[in-house]
Amino acid sequence: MSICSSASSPAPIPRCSPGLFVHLADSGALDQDYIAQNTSGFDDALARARSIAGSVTATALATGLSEQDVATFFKMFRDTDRVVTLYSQGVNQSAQGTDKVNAILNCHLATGRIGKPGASPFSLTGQPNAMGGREVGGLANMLAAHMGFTPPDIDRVRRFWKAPRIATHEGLKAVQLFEAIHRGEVKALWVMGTNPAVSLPDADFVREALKKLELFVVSENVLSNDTVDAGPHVLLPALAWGEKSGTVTNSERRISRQRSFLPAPGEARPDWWILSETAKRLGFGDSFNYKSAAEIFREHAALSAFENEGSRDFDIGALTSLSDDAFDALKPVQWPVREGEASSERFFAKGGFFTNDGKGRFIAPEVPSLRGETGASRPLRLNTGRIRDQWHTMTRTGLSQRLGAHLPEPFVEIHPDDAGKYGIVHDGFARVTTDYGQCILKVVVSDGTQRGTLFAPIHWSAMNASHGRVGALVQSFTDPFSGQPESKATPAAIAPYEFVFRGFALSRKQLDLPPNLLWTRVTVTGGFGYLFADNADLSRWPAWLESVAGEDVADYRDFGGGVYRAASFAGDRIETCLFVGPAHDAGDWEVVKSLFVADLVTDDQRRMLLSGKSGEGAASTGPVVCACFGVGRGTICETIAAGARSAAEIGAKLKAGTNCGSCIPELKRLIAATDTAPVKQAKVAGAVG
Ligand SMILES: Nc1nc2c(c(=O)[nH]1)N[C@H]1C(S)=C(S)[C@@H](COP(=O)(O)OP(=O)(O)OC[C@H]3O[C@@H](n4cnc5c(=O)[nH]c(N)nc54)[C@H](O)[C@@H]3O)O[C@H]1N2
Ligand SMILES: Nc1nc2c(c(=O)[nH]1)N[C@H]1C(S)=C(S)[C@@H](COP(=O)(O)OP(=O)(O)OC[C@H]3O[C@@H](n4cnc5c(=O)[nH]c(N)nc54)[C@H](O)[C@@H]3O)O[C@H]1N2
Ligand SMILES: [Mo]
Repeated sequence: MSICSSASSPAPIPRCSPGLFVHLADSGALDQDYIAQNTSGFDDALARARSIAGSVTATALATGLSEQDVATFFKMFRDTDRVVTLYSQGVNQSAQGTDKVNAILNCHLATGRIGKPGASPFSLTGQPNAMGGREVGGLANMLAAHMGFTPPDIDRVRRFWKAPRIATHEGLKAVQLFEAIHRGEVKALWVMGTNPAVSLPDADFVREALKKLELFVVSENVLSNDTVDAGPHVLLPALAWGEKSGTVTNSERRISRQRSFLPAPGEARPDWWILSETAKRLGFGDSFNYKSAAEIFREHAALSAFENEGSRDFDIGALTSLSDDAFDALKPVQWPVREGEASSERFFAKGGFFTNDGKGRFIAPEVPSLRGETGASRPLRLNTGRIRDQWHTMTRTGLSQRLGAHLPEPFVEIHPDDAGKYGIVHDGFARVTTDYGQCILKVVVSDGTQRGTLFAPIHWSAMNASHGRVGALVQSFTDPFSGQPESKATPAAIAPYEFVFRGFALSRKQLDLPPNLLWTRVTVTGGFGYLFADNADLSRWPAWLESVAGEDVADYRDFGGGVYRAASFAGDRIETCLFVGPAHDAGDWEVVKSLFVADLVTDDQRRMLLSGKSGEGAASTGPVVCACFGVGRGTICETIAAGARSAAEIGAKLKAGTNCGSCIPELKRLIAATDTAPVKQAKVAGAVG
């Protein structure tokens, strides 16, 4: 594997170095037979690698790692036959993503560590059905069944589908497609199963482009998201996971049936049905007369085997004549499943690459450099990615109160040294600015983020946060081959953003908050929560509350002290409540959330609520760390203080971390933090990536 990393201070330049390849060549670790028999391009690739990173020292300099760490890593890789290199978007999402992937593949080809048990490069495709999408040709640069835009492939698919007007060249990849829409060159767009107004770089530009379309169609599961809110001419109701039937393929090429277990709601239909009906209306009824997912699968299988004879990897010809019942009962199956042959578990251990000459190609990478210049006004690099608790644009995970309990607000993570330098404080707010846009985000100070970089999660959108559309900050330079954007390294600036007031509201229904407010909407048990920060005078709140909750509101006003608290009740339950105060006294969100859930709030509790003191028996356990069992950070820290010293011990006492296990890294960090610092400062940054 090549070393891909960010350099440390003073001027961090994340780089990717092909130094390992050179080291393998110089230390006798090459598999000469494998290289000679099964590959091409070795000499050029090695010469280029040598010119970029010819030594441990050069690699250390380029990556910002210590020479000792680089040397140790090189030795470990060299001495271990069974190496799997797993990589995902840190490598792919880059204007040099294909070079980074090739730098990894070069090391595996050079050592023959490919397609063998325990030894292989392994690209982690992120979407649950990313592989399935490729099999059916779901990218702009491919035809179906892993065929490309070469004349023989085009001709073959044309004949199979009897489609004389088949596309004869690659389409535009996502970023370039929206640039073409913005220029008015593409006039019609059908968006299906993606939310580009949030997830593409320069997301405000994308939202603007959508407004220019002459025909804009969206197939969706939700009535509202940032893309739908850009105003499609047609909004089609699509079935969602659990409602539809078909197949998905995972990263080890295993096709599994996905069976529906919920009835179709309302007028919602499967995506394939919507497409077929549209084709019929356009006059292509004969070719799109599908009755079922099974029928489409049989055709898909037939195309994969059509004139294949071992020339293409994707071949599921043996499934071409599955009956409907056999399709329903299909067990997970790994491709290829060629007609009359046993399925083969591994590719490439003995060569046999699907290139013209059957050889795997070493590719010489370009000199590593990031796109977009940092400088005095944009001194940092903004890295973006995921957190454990949310999925992409939150159209589903955003509905879960459990998942929203851990990290409820959009945030930016910054290294303590940089925080000091730019006057940023933990738990405060900061404005992050790039050449493309601005966000105002909650601050997490953490040494989990490198000096010189910021990290912000991609999940929040205009649906659930006023200033958290991180996609709007991201630059749109792309890799020339894959089209992946440089979304982990946008030049950025950060500055503290002060708010006089903080607060929150809880309500049984969705609220329209007053204007000019920083807010995040969070799903909570029993309704909706809003966390906010404000600089406007407190006097605006009573009238606003009356407009949403009516006149029957109990409140506590100390405008001089900067405090306003109010609640309305329906029967014995809280209907709506509002807490506003200075940052140190804005009310305890966790405690009030627990009262909001209660079916009976006693008179005493009501008084306590508005006086700002915890209701009896409602001590806060802090934000939820273990989402499976709802265990709060406070409870975990108490258990650590009482002596628990491993995630297993915490699990034994509290169950935290014993189900899905994804909070175990955070449990370990909390333990480590108590060993070195007071628990309170162990505010957890983690859960990132
Ligand atoms: N909870 C949750 N899980 C998900 C998803 C989700 O939305 N939520 N999405 C799924 C999908 S579709 C995908 S594609 C995967 C993505 O999975 P990952 O690629 O693991 O996720 P990212 O959060 O994008 O993180 C990329 C990591 O790369 C690091 N990085 C940034 N720049 C570089 C670099 O130059 N070199 C190296 N080596 N590393 C770098 C970042 O700091 C970050 O830790 O996750 C899947 N799983
Ligand atoms: N800055 C930055 N940007 C990124 C990334 C990053 O790391 N940094 N990661 C990128 C990556 S790897 C990914 S995969 C993308 C993800 O980005 P998107 O794919 O845009 O995000 P999702 O939220 O998964 O969008 C899926 C949409 O489809 C709808 N939907 C769900 N199921 C169905 C269905 O069965 N049929 C139909 N018609 N609709 C359905 C959902 O309601 C939702 O609106 O984000 C990318 N953007
Ligand atoms: Mo992804």
